[in-house]
Amino acid sequence: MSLTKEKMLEAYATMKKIRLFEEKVAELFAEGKLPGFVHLYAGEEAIATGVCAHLSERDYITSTHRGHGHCIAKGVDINSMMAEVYGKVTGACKGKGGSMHIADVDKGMLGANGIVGAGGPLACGSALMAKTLGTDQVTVCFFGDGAAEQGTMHEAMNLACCWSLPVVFVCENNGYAESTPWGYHCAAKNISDRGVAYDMPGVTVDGTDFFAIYEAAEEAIGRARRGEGASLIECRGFRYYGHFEGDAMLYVTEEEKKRNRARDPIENFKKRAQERELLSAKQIAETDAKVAAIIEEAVKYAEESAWPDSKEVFTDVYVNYP
Ligand SMILES: Cc1ncc(C[n+]2csc(CCOP(=O)(O)OP(=O)(O)O)c2C)c(N)n1
Ligand SMILES: [Mg+2]
Repeated sequence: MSLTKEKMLEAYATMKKIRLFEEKVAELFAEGKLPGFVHLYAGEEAIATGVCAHLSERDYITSTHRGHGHCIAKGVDINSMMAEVYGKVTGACKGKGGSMHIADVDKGMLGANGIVGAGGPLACGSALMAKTLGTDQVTVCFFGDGAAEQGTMHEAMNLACCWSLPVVFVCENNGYAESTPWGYHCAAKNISDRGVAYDMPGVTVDGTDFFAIYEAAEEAIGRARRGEGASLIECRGFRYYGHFEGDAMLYVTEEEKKRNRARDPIENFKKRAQERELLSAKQIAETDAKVAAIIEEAVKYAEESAWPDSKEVFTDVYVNYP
């Protein structure tokens, strides 16, 4: 494994940024400050962080409606993310996308996406571009357990394997599609077993274990970069918040919530990193303070930013009317 102490610290900071960003967004949403829906990623931090640790700005990711964690792990500016969630003109998409459509193509973040299962075909597109141009850029496609049952995902996996495209499919199996439990909507025992159908490697890992995810992603991304084709990684975890903010989560028992809390990805990362003397308590405390300041600054930036001018309503959109 290629984990250095620097990478560990970076990974910790990224996971913490995701957690605090989401906690702040939940708070702001409850105060009625944010227009539109938000779907929070807290609990799944180890997945985006463990995977994106192997990517550079030149690589691409496609995302989901639950995209804040993917954006942060791929290096999208936190101020521009917060401003986008507020709908302000300084947002990553000038305030027109909101939480569910944050994109930053310069950072290789091809967009959060309100259409479940839409990231698969997009990932094939950017991977085909890289293959055609002969670059070593890799595309990672994040998708949920619900999205795994969409035809688009099966078509994308088949296409990626037929054309040996540099794609890594990362299924974030958080156990639910909205309120439908995974066991109810999926006939397979493991989503990763579907790799067999397309002749690509598939593995299931603990979606709360940064180290397991980092290792599986290192192998799959290396394979894609060497031109050896696509892979599938299924990460089993949970989300702390409801499907969207406002969802009372009545379909998850208190017992299950308690079990989840005991598997907290950030707490487990801290414990293991300290046991192996790869991170000190001092580094952790310093990082926590730094990250908290970054999030506070992002809120200030968003609140002080202007709303988009009404004249902008027809710019950067596909349809000009009239
Ligand atoms: C094509 C499509 N069908 C249905 C929906 C409504 N919808 C939004 S999120 C969601 C569940 C997605 O579950 P999953 O893929 O497991 O992602 P998670 O929310 O658990 O991260 C559904 C059905 C949609 N947005 N797009
Ligand atoms: Mg899900």
